[in-house]
Amino acid sequence: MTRMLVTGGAGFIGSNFVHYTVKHKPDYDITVIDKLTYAGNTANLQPVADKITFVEGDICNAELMDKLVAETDIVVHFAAESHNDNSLRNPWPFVETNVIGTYTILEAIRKHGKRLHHISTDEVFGDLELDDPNRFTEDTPYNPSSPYSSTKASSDMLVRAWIRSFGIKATISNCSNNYGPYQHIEKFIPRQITNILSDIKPKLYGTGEQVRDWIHVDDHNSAVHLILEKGELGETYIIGADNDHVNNKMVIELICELMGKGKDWYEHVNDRPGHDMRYAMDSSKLRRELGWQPQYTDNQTGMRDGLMQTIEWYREHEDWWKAQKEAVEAAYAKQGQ
Ligand code: NAD
Ligand code: TDX
Repeated sequence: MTRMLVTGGAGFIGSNFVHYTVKHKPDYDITVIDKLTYAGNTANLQPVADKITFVEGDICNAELMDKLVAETDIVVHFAAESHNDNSLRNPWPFVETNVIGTYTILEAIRKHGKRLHHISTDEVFGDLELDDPNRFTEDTPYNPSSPYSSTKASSDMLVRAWIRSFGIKATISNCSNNYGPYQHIEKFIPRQITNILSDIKPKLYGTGEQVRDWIHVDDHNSAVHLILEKGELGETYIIGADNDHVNNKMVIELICELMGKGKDWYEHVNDRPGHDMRYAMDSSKLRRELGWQPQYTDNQTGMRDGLMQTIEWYREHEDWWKAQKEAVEAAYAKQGQ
């Protein structure tokens, strides 16, 4: 058995990663470390609770991280403050967890000589104009826009420096926008699905012409496993499913349609300050060198099947999200969103 420490494993992508690993990669002995912030939920791990070890704790706690890293073979580092809108309200938790937390893990990795895979995002590259034919590659210079993306960029830079200066065994992946089960309802897609399920109109920021390169969370996680198995140490891999032609308006209209509402049963609300226009990922290195392929690639938006599955999940798991709905919407309403 290979021992694997998953940070942030009670959050959206981390918990899906743990489910995926238990199902498809039974040779891993998994420990999850998670602080259980507002975004972490032990219910996300309930279906696999008897197959993993769960530790409630903070990745900024150097003593705890030293102990946990010493006891594992691989660390897969998902833990982060992850929501742009929250980073505009209060940036400090982002600096603390994303920067200091990653530093703390890196120091433990360096001391114990263990393998690290660092999970990052397309947002570190900034944004593209709508008519820019380019996509982000592993060589695109960093140009983050928000407190969230700047702290993720900082964490990537720390990992790169620890690879070069100390020779730690690490890989990095930068993935585009994920969607799927267990995503917090503050985020775009689950917010709109749970709005419709609550008889509230979906809320589109500004004109909705912004483009996100959507990928199903299972496709992200299959790529992470491939990088763990075949990735070259020291390398960065871009993960994306080629959905960079789908704008927010198209996504909201598709959700309305799939949920039996009129295509225009939504309203425009205040835009996000500093709103990134377009993300587009060139994942050809991952596909060429490691043979990765996304599974959710159907029809013109690439999202219909994945969205149907996600809508069904929220429909069937009202007990998972219902209690938070009022508070999430009240926080948005304060900002006219
Ligand atoms: P999330 O907010 O759903 O989950 C984050 C998890 O980290 C939560 O369980 C939270 O409790 C935990 N956490 C936060 N601070 C912690 C701390 N100090 N110590 C221990 N645990 C802590 O986030 P997500 O959407 O699942 O994102 C996971 C990772 O993937 C992040 O690093 C994010 O930057 C990256 N990413 C996300 C997306 C996306 O679309 N959601 C896309 C690309 C990359
Ligand atoms: O109600 C909404 N209406 C709306 O139009 C919300 C919540 C969002 N939006 C827009 C803003 C963005 O253009 O939808 C798009 C997606 O918004 P988010 O779900 O907040 O995602 P984004 O800001 O793009 O960041 C996500 O992808 C990259 C994740 O939250 C990050 O963790 C990841 O790094």
